[in-house]
Amino acid sequence: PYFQRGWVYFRSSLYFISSLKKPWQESRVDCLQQGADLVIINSREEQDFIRKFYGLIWIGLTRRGHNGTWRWVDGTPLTKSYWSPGEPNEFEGKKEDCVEIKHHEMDDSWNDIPCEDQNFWICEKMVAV
Ligand code: 2F8
Ligand code: CA
Repeated sequence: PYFQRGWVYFRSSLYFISSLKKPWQESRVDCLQQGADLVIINSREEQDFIRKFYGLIWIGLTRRGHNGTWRWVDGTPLTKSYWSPGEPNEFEGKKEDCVEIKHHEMDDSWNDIPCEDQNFWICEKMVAV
């Protein structure tokens, strides 16, 4: 592996955990400016690793601009998902098109919420091997 200040290494990727809160799109722009993107969760191991960071955290999953279908920021469709019980639910008819990690203590912890809400975020970049 290799190391970079402010980034955490896990299974061939580096992860950056924000100390600010921003809306989903602005969080994504921060990642892109750092040569990364919002985190894409591909396995139970990665889900467990990510959810253990305390706080409400944006992940790189949205249905905004995709006719209501969930897409990862790299354009791939959602195959494995880790929704909290009852989610996604567009709570009280609100448009909830972006996804946060909500319960760090629960295996399944994703929640759909409005993209304009402010959360922490996690960026991911693959490490060239
Ligand atoms: O109970 C689940 C529900 O909790 C909140 O609404 C009260 C969430 N909304 C926000 O955090 C804005 C819902 O997305 C969530 O489904
Ligand atoms: Ca919800």
